[in-house]
Amino acid sequence: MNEKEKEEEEKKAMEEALMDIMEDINLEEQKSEAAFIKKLNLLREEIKTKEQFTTTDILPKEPQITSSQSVAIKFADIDSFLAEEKIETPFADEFWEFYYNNKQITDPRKFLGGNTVREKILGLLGEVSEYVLNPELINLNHAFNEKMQSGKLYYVGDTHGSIKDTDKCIRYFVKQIEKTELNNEEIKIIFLGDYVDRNKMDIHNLLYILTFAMKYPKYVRILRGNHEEVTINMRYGFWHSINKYLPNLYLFNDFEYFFMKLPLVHAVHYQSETMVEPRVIVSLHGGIPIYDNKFTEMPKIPNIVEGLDLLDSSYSNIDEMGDLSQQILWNDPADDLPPGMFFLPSKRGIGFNFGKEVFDEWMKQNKADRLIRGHEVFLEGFKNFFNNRLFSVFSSSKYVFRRLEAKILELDFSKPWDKNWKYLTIQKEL
Ligand SMILES: [Mn+2]
Repeated sequence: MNEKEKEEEEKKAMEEALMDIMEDINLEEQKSEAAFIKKLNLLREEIKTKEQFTTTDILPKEPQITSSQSVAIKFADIDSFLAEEKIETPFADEFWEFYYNNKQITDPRKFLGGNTVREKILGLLGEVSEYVLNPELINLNHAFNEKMQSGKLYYVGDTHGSIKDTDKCIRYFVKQIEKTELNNEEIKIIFLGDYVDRNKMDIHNLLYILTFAMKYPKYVRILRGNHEEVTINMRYGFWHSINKYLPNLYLFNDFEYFFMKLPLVHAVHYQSETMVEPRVIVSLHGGIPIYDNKFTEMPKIPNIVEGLDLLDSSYSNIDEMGDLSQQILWNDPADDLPPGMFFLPSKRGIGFNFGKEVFDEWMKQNKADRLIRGHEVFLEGFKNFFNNRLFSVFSSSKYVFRRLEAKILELDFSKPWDKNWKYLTIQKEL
């Protein structure tokens, strides 16, 4: 290594160290409740003013849902939708070149587009909204219902800006998709939310996942997590990332507005030729929603697989969402509830911990066989609950100060039902 290269190397290391220090300072700042509340109030005021949303032309606002009647189950026929549409995605193509082909996944200051970075990002959000989040494909913007006869499903849990894990997953999925297309098989890849916060690469991580979804809209589904929400983003890093790496571009509100459009639930109705009844695999970010009641009694249970207009998540702010939508984003399973308790308030401060009896009843009423969710950190990257009917997966191997064995979940319908699930360690097996 010559003198000049050495200098460059040292300069780079110095900058990196500096950025880490900056990040710690920001974390300290974030701990200050008063500062946070002040910022939050400012933002709330801002959001009340319609003019602050600068992309209303790109992302037209859907009318609010007022009905509380159950709707008939609607299946998304994505193949025929995409076949009819002439898809032109210049922005997604450029982002794909940037992240996938040129591997720009280490420097949070590097964004596609230079002077036109704002235009590029808004363009990508617009493209994803038009095709991947098309309201014709998603019931009232809340859920997908899809049929499958064979093939494989992959579930990715919280990535939280851990773009090295996301990159491994996406490269693996591209290979699987290519194989699938050769053999004429089915494949679906579902991202369970929590793309941003807690990591300086969080904006990039989100943009990379959206680009992947846009490049392969037939196969990729993206759901909303509790971190695709304004108050959490103010507090846990995304707001800081935007201010630090994309300053003075006023993109925060545009991202938050985009998050409002992400669906909450994905359901696969799997039925091979020999099966009499379909098996339903539901996925969502946090947990099953219930109607609040005494903790010592079985709560009333909503059918969200068929009655999707019970949900109303079309808000940037969690406080404005309906209870059921909030719970989908925040609830957790618990296999250690005290005897006699059906569910309890969560120590997270929002949502509930639900036990096996509530879960079993919920699955019965929703005619579901399995639930796949993310939201919780486990050192092994996963935990199965309730006789292997609830699968919890976590897909970020670097999470705050922890290192863990991040996983993805694979369901392979060519195998017997009880043995068709398998977790893959992202950094070892992909
Ligand atoms: Mn979460």
